[in-house]
Amino acid sequence: MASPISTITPESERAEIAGWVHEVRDLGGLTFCLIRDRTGIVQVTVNRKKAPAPVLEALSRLSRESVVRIGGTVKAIAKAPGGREIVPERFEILSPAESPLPLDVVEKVPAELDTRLDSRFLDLRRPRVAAVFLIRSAVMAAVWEFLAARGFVNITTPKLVAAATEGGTDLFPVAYFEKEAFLNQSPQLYKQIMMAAGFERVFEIGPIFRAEEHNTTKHLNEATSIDVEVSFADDREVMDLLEDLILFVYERVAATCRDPLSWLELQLEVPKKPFPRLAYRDAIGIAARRTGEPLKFGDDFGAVAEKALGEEMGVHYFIVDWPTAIKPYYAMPREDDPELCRAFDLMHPRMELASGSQRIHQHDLLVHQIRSKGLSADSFEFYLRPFRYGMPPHAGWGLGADRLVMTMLDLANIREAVIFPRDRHRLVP
Ligand code: AMO
Repeated sequence: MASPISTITPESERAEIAGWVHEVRDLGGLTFCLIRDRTGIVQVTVNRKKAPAPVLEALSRLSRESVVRIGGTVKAIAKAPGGREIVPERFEILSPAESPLPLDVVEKVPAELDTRLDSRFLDLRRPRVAAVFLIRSAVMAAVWEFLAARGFVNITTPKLVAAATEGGTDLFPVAYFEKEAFLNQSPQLYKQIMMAAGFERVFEIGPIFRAEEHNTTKHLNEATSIDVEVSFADDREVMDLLEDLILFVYERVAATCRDPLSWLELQLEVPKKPFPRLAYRDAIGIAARRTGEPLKFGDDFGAVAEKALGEEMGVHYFIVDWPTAIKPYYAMPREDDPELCRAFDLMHPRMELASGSQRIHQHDLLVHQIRSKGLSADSFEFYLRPFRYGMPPHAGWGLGADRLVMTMLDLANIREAVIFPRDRHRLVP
């Protein structure tokens, strides 16, 4: 087994390494190869007068980004990366790379995002790009740890479904034998059914599919959602939970991802509690004033209004007390003012990160709300049935994992937070 490159010190005597050819430079009788693995870079120096013939033969065929295995002695040398170099006795090409490369791994000026995504495997060899996914992995581990510690049970719900969850327009139809089926837009209905099953606290981290027509920098057609549902909780309690989760994840990343954060040249600022809670009515007022748009009660926030609000707030914040008319049928109307409901959005100054609500748990009210949205209660029968046999009051939210990573790392485009993003024009790789 090869040793990780970062473990080789100027004091090491011998080293066996395996990795990619990062750079090759010829200087007089010396050839300097930089070899890279996921832990670092080491210089391999070949003296063409002294090196064994098989080493010289391998060197003559060497191209950048080929995979090699090298064994030799280690020498301390001040000018080399890490203050050491390897003088090879064995130099084996395990897998040659064709030239020219479709994407330059050491390129100082970054390529266009589309070019990078086309050759994602090469793009990901760059520490700046890999850093995003090392941090994303830490984010997901932190989410899991946070929820598991609070007694949440992880569930997996079907992605092939018979009916729309969030509304009918942005559905992907699927050829499913002789039936009509769709890719699920959200685990919403299933996580609610799990409340009737008595699980009380569930979470799912999984794909959600949205047939968004438009290509924007914050929408994907396949996104990852972190979903929770909690019994005997109201909207305020699950907002507190969401706030605590965001803080925990930021703190974890700040503490455990120093190297990847430094590759991104990022100083991570942990958000502060409590996040301001802005009533929808006030939010509309602020957005109207800042944009000059004639926004009124019942309108949704477009991209311009959302940006203006974010500029005003400057930190993570919640929008609460939404009009019942523009939130999904499952949001609980307020008893004192049924025009408003117990729904909320969590906003980052750049965009929406999550939405959630206290849910309607009364069967008849739910049927009424479904009908009042112009939907047919018949297609929701599997969802409605559990509400007739003991459904506890409950609340929950869905948090966009890709947007969480995008905003945390200040990425310009959501596609940069996803290894293989799916949008209207991209179905490969
Ligand atoms: P919503 O539709 O607001 O709510 O989705 C929840 C969160 O998921 C993310 N998201 C997306 N991210 C990237 N591209 C998309 N096309 C996309 N669509 C959604 C956002 C969003 O805030 N069932 C409710 C949640 C709940 O009430 O529990 C729901 O799906 O960050």
